[in-house]
Order: sequence, then structure tokens, then C-alpha cells
Amino acid sequence: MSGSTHTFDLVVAANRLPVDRVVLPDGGTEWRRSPGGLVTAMESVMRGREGAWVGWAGEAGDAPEPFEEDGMFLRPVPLSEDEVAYYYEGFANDTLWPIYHDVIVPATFHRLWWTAYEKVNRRFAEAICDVAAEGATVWVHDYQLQLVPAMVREMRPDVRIGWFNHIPFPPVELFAQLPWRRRLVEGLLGADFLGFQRVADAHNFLRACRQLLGLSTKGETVTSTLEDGQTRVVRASAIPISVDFTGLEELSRRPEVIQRAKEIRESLGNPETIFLGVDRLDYTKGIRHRLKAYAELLEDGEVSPPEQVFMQVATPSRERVDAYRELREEVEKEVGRVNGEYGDIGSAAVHYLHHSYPRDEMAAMFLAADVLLVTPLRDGMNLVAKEYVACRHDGAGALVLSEFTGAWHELHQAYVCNPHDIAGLKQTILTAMRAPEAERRRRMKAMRRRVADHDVQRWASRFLEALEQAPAKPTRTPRE
Ligand code: ADQ
Repeated sequence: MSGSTHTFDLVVAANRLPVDRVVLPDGGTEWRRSPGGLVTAMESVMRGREGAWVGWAGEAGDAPEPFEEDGMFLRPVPLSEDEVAYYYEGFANDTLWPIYHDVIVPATFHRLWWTAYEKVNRRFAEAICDVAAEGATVWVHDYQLQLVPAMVREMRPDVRIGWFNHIPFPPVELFAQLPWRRRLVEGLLGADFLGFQRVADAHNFLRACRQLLGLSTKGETVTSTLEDGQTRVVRASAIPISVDFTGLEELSRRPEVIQRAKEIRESLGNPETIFLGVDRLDYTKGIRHRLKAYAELLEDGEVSPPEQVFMQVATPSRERVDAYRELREEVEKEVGRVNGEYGDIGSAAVHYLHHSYPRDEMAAMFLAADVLLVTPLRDGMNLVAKEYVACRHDGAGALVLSEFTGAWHELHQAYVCNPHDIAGLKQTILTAMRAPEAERRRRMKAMRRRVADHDVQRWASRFLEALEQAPAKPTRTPRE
């Protein structure tokens, strides 16, 4: 903290704060650090720096007073009930999310939602400016806050602004559907550096600048002319996110986690093969396609319980948005049908778990699973795939991975699939299941090397380095 003004050299802004309010058995409440990868990554870059985090605390209504948690200054941003409905569930999750994920479900356009999005983005920008020290570095995250870079720049030309997109950036033909497309691009162009998961995402953004705003681009940079006639150059590059490899590996080596993995296998009847799916219950994750392929394999007699068992963990998500409610109903109906048809007493074909789990339980599931099925129709990265690889310190396990994930661009040794091609997906699942142990180990070893080398700490430091040097191309670090 610099003096009594409470300003910081590094300010991170994301829709959510990195903590959740938990109610204790005695009725009291406390803040608990959320276990996500972003928080871990930020921990490593905030260590030794004076850092603040601006975000929503997760409950509608008044925001708690700013507070400190584990050496990080947290500045809550309030959202009213209507703003949660219009800005968050509406514009972010029912307009932008479908457009940015190939319109797997149709996007909804409401001018009222847009107005709330603008208003909330402005509130975030003001909160950032409040806590940013002179010349601070501001790192804005994700599609909920695309107007924030330009708003902060207008108020605080002294700070450096970076933005990272955790989800895909859509092809211009889809992005162009948005009535507010120009405003979104202009919002982002307030940044010095824009980070994307894949090279294709950065290219899609640059193309939107050219085609929709008539701006000129060169390599990874786009140049815009300001009102005073001066030009600004912004760099847009791929900096793929990752996981805390060392932390996950350590966790999965713990004797109690290894023991728990054994118990999971036992409670499933020690099958020959455990297939696992772990996803937020989201239509982008291809859960329906996966279930369809698995149901057909059961029908074909290629897999059957108790020798093969499929465990699908589906985290509850966005349950107030219609498309998510419908997805949950469909998935649960299909699981019921498949179990009714192919399960037996004490031997279900599909184990469906609609819960959130602590990190150690997730690590035990990863260790217990012979084949992880990651079949999204579109996914910015997919951290589950990398977490699985990081947890397999035993070198075993196989990964079936959709070519429509960012992770596929790094994990080429996975068993690749196109989830739309059900026949192909079935074949890939069988190939992964039947592959010789040596081949599976060889593939896992290569993938582990990749994730160990490109972990989340490295992602964060690469992003900050690119931001510091933008619009110039960052000089390569010795590890690259
Ligand atoms: P998500 O769409 O949420 O993230 P993903 O990358 O898979 O997708 O991250 C999900 C996280 O939640 C993982 O860390 C996973 O372990 C955890 N998780 C899932 N189910 C869980 C459960 N039942 N209990 C506990 N934890 C669970 C968005 C983008 C992705 C991008 C990330 C990060 O959509 O494409 O990879 O941000 O940039």
C-alpha cells in the first residue's frame, strides 16, 4: 500500500473477487480463497508487489467494505439484483457467451442488458482508478469487462492496461451480429496489450478491427487514430493459460489422495476402465455428445458395466439462464435413460454427480480415471485437461480431447476427437481405452512435459512482460 491513499502498483480486475463468503456452522461468515487457477497465478505475481483485486463479491446488493485477505487488498464492486440479471446473466452469459462460442445456442439481444453492461463496466473502471497508483499496471480479465480498458484509459492515461480473454474470440462473421460490436472493439482498444488463448482468437480480433472499424493492422498490432490526430498501437497476441503444475502434482502425490483414488475405484467395483468427465454444466462442453457416444458404445456392446464405468461430474452453473436449465434437464433425462437400460443393481453404467468438489477430491478422481473425456464443442482453453495431466504423476491415464479446445493446440499427444462426429468420437474413445500401456505412457509423458514447462505462473509472467513491453514484441525469456 502506498501511504494512506491505499493505491497499488498492480490492480487486477475480474468479474468475481478471488474469495467466497462461507457461512460457518455457528451462523457466522468468513471469506475463503477460491481455489481456481487464476487466483494461484495471481498469487505468484502479486507476491512481493503491492496488489489489489477489484471484483464482485458474489451477492446482489450492497458491497462489503474493502478488506485485506492473505496480503491482497480486495475492493468489492456492488451489483444490484437487476444488474446481476441484466449485466451478468443477461449480456455476459446470454448475449456474449453464445456469440463467442460459435452460437451453439442462439444469442439474445436486449438493449436494456447492454445499458446495464455499460453501467457496470463504468463502475468497475472507477473502482480500478480509485485503487491504482500513479503509473500502475492494470490487468483486466475476460468478456464481462470489455469496455473497462477504454474507460480506465480515459480517466487515467498514466496507467498500463492489459486485458486477457479466457474464452474464444469469435470469427468476425459471428462477432458482427452484435449490435454493439464497434463499442466492444473500441473498449478493448483502450488497452496496451490484449491476450488471447489461441493465435486464431487474436487473429479474429485483429480481423474485426480491420473489417468492422476499418483500422489498419500489421502483424499482431492494430493502429487507431485518436481524436487529437495522434495514433495508438495495441498488440494482440496468444498467451495460453495453464495450471499450477507443481501444486497439483504435489497434491496428487499425497498419500491420502492416492488412498482416496483407490477407494473411488473400489466403490465403483474396481472396473477395468473408468471414464471420467468433469465440466461446468455448460452447453459448450459437449456433454450431450459425449453421453450420446457412450450410450451407443453401450448399445453396441463395446463397453458395459461393471467392466467399464463412466463417471460424469457436472458442476452446477448459471442455473437462472434458460439454456442451462434445459441442458440440465436433458442431461439428467439421458443419464436416467442410459442407466435404466444398461445398468443393474449395484452397477450403474453412468455415475452422474451434480456437485462441486474440493481440490483434493478432484485430484483423487483424476488419479482414479483411466480415460478423461474432454469433448467441448468450443472452449477457450479447458483447464480440466491440463489438470488431469498435471495430476498423473504415475505417468498412466489417457486423454481424449476435442480439437475445438485451446488445450488441443498444446496437447497434441492426446487422443484427438471431433465431438460432432459421433462415430469418430466412439472410435477415439475405444482407441484410448484399448491403447497399449506403453503408448499411453509415452503420450502422457510428453503432455506432462508441456504443462510442466508452460504452467500458470509462467503464463502470468509472460502476460505481464508482454504488457510491459507493448506495443513492441516482448523479448523472449531464457526459458522459451
Ligand atoms: P471454464 O469454462 O469454467 O473456464 P475450465 O477451463 O475447464 O472451464 O475450468 C473449470 C475449472 O473448474 C477447473 O479448474 C476445474 O477443475 C474446476 N471444476 C470443474 N468442475 C468442478 C467440480 N465439480 N468441483 C470443483 N471444481 C470443478 C473458462 C473458459 C475456459 C478456460 C478457463 C481459464 O471457458 O476455456 O480454460 O476459463 O481461462
